[in-house]
Amino acid sequence: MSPDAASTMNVTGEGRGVVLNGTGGIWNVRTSDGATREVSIRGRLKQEGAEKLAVGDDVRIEPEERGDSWAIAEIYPRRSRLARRAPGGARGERVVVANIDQVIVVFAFAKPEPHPRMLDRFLVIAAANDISARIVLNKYDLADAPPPWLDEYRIPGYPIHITSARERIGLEELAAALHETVSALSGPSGVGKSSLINAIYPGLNLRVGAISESVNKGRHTTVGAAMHPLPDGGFVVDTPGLREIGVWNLDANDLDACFLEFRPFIGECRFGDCRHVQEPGCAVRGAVAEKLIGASRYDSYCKLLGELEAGEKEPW
Ligand SMILES: Nc1nc2c(ncn2[C@@H]2O[C@H](COP(=O)(O)OP(=O)(O)OP(=O)(O)O)[C@@H](O)[C@H]2O)c(=O)[nH]1
Ligand SMILES: [Mg+2]
Ligand SMILES: [Zn+2]
Repeated sequence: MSPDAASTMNVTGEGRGVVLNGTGGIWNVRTSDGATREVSIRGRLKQEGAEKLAVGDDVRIEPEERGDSWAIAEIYPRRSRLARRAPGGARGERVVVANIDQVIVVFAFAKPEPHPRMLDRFLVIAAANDISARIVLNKYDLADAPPPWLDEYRIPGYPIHITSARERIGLEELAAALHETVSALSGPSGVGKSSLINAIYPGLNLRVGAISESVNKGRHTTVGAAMHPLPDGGFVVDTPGLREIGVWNLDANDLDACFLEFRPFIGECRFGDCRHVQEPGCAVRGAVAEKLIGASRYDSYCKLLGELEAGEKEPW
């Protein structure tokens, strides 16, 4: 299952391992013997058009001809990937993390306020990449009750965890969900992603940020995704918070299936190419009317559909 299970070191000194993190061209790769090696990357893998290395990648490493340093010689095919649009208006995308089993989408009850529209974007991206998702609402100690919109997410396929890293609420269930899987925590900055991982695995000692109370906005504390082997099996990836998240590289026709609770109704519409907006005989809108699909989730769908359809008209 995990990239680790596939790792083998052979007698010729070549090895296989998992990329844990990297900065400035130096990457840390964990090999099957549990050791972490600092490695560089072979020139041809840096070339234009080559797949860019990402945290979580399963790689082959080789000793350099001179000295005792190692280099990444090959990136094995990815079984999954979580990508975001390349920053700074550049074309293309950047793979944030590869080879994960699930995304844990973390929001906070408060500080910062949760936004269901943004939560939906994270969930759509996970679904579009065929990665299962869990929802975590952290900082329960700051709230009296779950927000009313949370009820719309009580649907099969999205387990919900109510947690407080500070008061140690809900951590056992979250730990059980991480066990023996490869998970990435994602979500806005300051919601407590690193704090949750620290609370469950104090040995990891990740850097946690102080929220600036005046503007009530977290500044980014975690820089760059980092994968951590878990003591009881599996890996967890801490990612830097995202301020905004664009859904792209998705065919507008495929958006409906990325809302898991729409799936039973999609095939029931009168028209096979129904966009579920104003077409007659639409089973999705029927389900919204019957409250089988949440109104706010349906709103998110319409908004994203508009963005994707507009994006298809303009090259980016
Ligand atoms: N009240 C309360 N504060 C929390 C809780 N969890 C984390 N915090 C605080 O929230 C702030 C941000 O926590 P981080 O763990 O750094 O948040 P993050 O999501 O990793 O942020 P980035 O790395 O910037 O993406 C810190 O001041 C934490 O102490 C919680 O359950 N309750
Ligand atoms: Mg962090
Ligand atoms: Zn329809």
